[in-house]
Amino acid sequence: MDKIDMSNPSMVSTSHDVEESWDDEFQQLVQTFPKDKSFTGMNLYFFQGFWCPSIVLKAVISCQKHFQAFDSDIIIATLPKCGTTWLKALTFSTLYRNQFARENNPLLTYNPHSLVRFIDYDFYFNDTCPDLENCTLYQPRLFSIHLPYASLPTSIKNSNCKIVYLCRNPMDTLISFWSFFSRLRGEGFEPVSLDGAFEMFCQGINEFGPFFDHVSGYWRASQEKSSKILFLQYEDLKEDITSHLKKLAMFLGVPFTEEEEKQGVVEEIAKICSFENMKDLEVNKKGVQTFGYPQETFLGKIKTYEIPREAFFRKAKVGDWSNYLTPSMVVRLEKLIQEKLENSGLTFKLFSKTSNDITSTE
Ligand code: PAP
Repeated sequence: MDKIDMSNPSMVSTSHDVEESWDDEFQQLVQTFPKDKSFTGMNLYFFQGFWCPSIVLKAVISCQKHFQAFDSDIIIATLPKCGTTWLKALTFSTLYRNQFARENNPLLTYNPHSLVRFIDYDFYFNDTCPDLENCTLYQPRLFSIHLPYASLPTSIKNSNCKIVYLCRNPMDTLISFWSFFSRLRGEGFEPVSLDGAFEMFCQGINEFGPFFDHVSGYWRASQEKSSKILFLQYEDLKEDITSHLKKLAMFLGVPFTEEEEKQGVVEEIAKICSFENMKDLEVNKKGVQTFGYPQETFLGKIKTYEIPREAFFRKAKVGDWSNYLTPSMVVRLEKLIQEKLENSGLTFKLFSKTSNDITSTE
């Protein structure tokens, strides 16, 4: 396996370079937004009620102005580290299953982030108004986005396009995020403090956070418009992927036929997209994933940024937080969960019932 140099905190330097590339008008606009620094080193701007990473702020504003959803579009919405990579793989394989041969699923040779691009982090990253008419490999168009529901481009909210939202319990989300950046930071750099990351997370200052506002926004919208928004939870998918794949296919308007079920197509998709399979694929063990879709019409200073592909696959366990969080951290987060989700009807599973994950008795 190729050795990947994880020692370059590229997202941090990119953040700085991106801000330097902002023109005067944009600098002036941004000056009016409250600013803080994520534990990752990335500048965050408080904008429309959420903390937007500086690296993507301009792209967010552009896509809000210009993105035109089609009624047939499918949008995957997530907070970072809630299972985006997995949901991209599952949705891609389900939606397009009749457009490629079963033995030739593109997931075997491409990372899910290459197959399902971000509206904000890819298409609008370098171009204020990209041509997205035929920008996806197959039809209908399938995109992903990290924005909170309230800040989605209006055409996504007002058209008949469908949104699949995936969330994850806050404890595992935080540990996944913290581990991801600790790993990217690499040896020889000051370790990223979990105390600091925890504190900021609890205060709601994290990429696209506050966490609870993001989740609650999509939860409420999914309750009001169940045919438009499918609300999924990482822990439920881990517990029973087959029934959730069927639910996903039904929601996308491409239910599995009886014949397909008999042939084991559902289980086949679940297996291809499983953590165990994906992390061992050559394409995911080496190289870097490039975000910020390179465009000929590149306007700013930064073209793309890169993340080692293997960093997207860590442990994929429910309850891994119990190996890191102190008892007092757990109490504080449990209180926050209770306070923030009270009377919402939404609950999180902090442990798993299946033996592959961490159960509360371990
Ligand atoms: P991103 O925001 O950087 O795209 P995202 O894919 O949302 O990350 O989340 C990464 C988490 O999903 C990792 O969790 P962990 O840190 O707790 O291990 C990663 O291991 C997990 N993951 C990646 N692929 C899969 C998969 N196929 N099935 C289940 N979990 C997965």
